Amino acid sequence: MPKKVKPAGDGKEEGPVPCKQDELWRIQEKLECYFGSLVGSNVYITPADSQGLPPHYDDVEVFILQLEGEKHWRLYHPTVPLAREYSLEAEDRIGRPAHEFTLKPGDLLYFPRGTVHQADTPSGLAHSTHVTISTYQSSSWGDFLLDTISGLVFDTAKADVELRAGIPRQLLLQVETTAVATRKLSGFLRMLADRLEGTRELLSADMKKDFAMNRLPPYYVGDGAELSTPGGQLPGLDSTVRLQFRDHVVLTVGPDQDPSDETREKMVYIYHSLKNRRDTHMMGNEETEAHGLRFPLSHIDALKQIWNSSAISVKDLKLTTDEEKQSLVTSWPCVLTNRGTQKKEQQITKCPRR
Ligand SMILES: O=C(O)CCC(=O)C(=O)O
Repeated sequence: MPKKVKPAGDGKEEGPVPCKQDELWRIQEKLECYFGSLVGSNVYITPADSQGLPPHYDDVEVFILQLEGEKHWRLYHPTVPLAREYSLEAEDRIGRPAHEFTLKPGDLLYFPRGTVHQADTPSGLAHSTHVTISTYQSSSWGDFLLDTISGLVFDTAKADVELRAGIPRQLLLQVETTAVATRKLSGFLRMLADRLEGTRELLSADMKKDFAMNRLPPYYVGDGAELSTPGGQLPGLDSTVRLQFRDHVVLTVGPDQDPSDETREKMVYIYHSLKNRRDTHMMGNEETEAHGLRFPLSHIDALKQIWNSSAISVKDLKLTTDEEKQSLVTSWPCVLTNRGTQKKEQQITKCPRR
């Protein structure tokens, strides 16, 4: 997972900032729900009569909120449409600005990924402070295809012996891809495309999980008791349940990640962000934990029922036995709300917070 970090300039800027500001937490969390993609923020403070960064473009969609002072902006047509990387751009390559204006406190500016831009604080004014909110890094169709294809190949190879056949001897030692290999691979890609047309369960290798792991927890005021206080009554067979914080729960299918499962059976994974930490937002490393649950594929219909309905009776879940139904609804108390039996009042089952 790449770090969502914009390079620091010559010391005139600050950033990125862990999401410590309540107001930024509130805005970014809502935007993460809206876009379904991580949303980061950087603060830039630039003295009068100076410029932080030279002309450049970013690999993110950019929202600029001017907080203090004024900032003079020049935007240029992209040299790389929908750029996938941050890059400086030489003055002699960018031409004349397509837009030029000055932002004042309260102004909001949006420009798309790849827009070449530079900004300076005019002389004779106080310093400028703006916050840059950015999103949609590594969220292109190409990224999604890469994320999907490994699961698709893995899955198809289980059913198709041709994909399990060995590659020609010494293929890896060749300097150029042979015509035979190219023909074979393009044939497989066509076959995978046909198979994909009939698939409804898209396998996601990492994108869904990374998003759930690295995003902000739901915004709350106070101690977040509604997310975390243990207690409440677990749902039973006569209960009605509903997903709370649906925007913070992702459901995905993937090969079993349990190393003891050598056959790597497909499993359903539910990941949620209720216990994520706001102070390490998008600064995750290998130790960042995913909070989630793993269910056998036979549970997928019941999980989709819960996902798709505003409330569902446990008895109506599409599972074979009552034990399975009961065990399903009691295994994820953080995200499943027990709405009680018809006579009981709504109760919320809560889970401990770290
Ligand atoms: O203030 C600057 O020098 C540039 C800021 C910038 O590139 C941004 O906010 O995206």
